[in-house]
Amino acid sequence: MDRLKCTFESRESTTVQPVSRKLFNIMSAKQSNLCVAADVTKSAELLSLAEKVGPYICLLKTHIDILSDFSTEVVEELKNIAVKHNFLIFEDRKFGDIGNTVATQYSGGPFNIVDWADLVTVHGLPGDGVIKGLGSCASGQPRGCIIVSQMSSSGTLTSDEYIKGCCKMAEENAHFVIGFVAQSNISKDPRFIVFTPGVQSGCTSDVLGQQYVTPRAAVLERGADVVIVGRGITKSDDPCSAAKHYKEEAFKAYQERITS
Ligand code: 6AU
Repeated sequence: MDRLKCTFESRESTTVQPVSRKLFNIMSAKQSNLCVAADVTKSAELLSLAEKVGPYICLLKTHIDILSDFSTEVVEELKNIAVKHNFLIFEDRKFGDIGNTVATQYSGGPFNIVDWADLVTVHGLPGDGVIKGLGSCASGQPRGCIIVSQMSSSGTLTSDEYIKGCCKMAEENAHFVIGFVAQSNISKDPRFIVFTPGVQSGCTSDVLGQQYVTPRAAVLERGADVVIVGRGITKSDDPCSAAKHYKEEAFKAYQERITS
């Protein structure tokens, strides 16, 4: 079974990981493989964006530490919006330390991420202690992580050897790892979901090294399952219509991929 050729629906049964199963289910039900990167700095903006794009997304990605007015209420509200519109919450924390440290960062501090984020990102650099550390905090709640295996930024150090190491780490920790952040088809395994950032139509880069491809190229040429779109939606005059547009483009490309 090749990941690129299977429906999201059929991939649900290839895994017992609870967050992957839920995400495959949402992607099939909503016909959406769009994740919005909600990189905004005010709680009200985050909640308003989540309400606007909620109907079109399978996932909302946060960088919770960029909120200048974080409170526990904002994550409570966000959880309610996620239930209302049937999407999952993904905190892009990029944990990258020893297991003991990431465990305390995940389940403590001001953000208590384990309490509200279905998914988080980790770097593979420390070795799989980072995954085991996070896994030790889940205490029966459905939680998972995504390994940032290949980056979208120019000059990234994510070599082929590094990517292979991340894939091995995922295979050995598949009870907690649901997939990869990547820019290419790094795994054929239908259990694992490939999330691709650096997606925007009509723009190829920003001034700080970000590199973009279109949603169609991400899905058809690079093997993305889920496209992650930030400023292409958040900076648009009408984030609601932009989200609808990206959702339709990305899902159409995925349907073409599985049937071609
Ligand atoms: O569409 P943008 O450029 O406004 O936002 C892209 C989002 C940002 C980045 O932190 C994130 O995607 N990202 C990641 C992730 C998701 O881990 C990895 C990467 O290689 N490139 C990247 O842009 O929130």
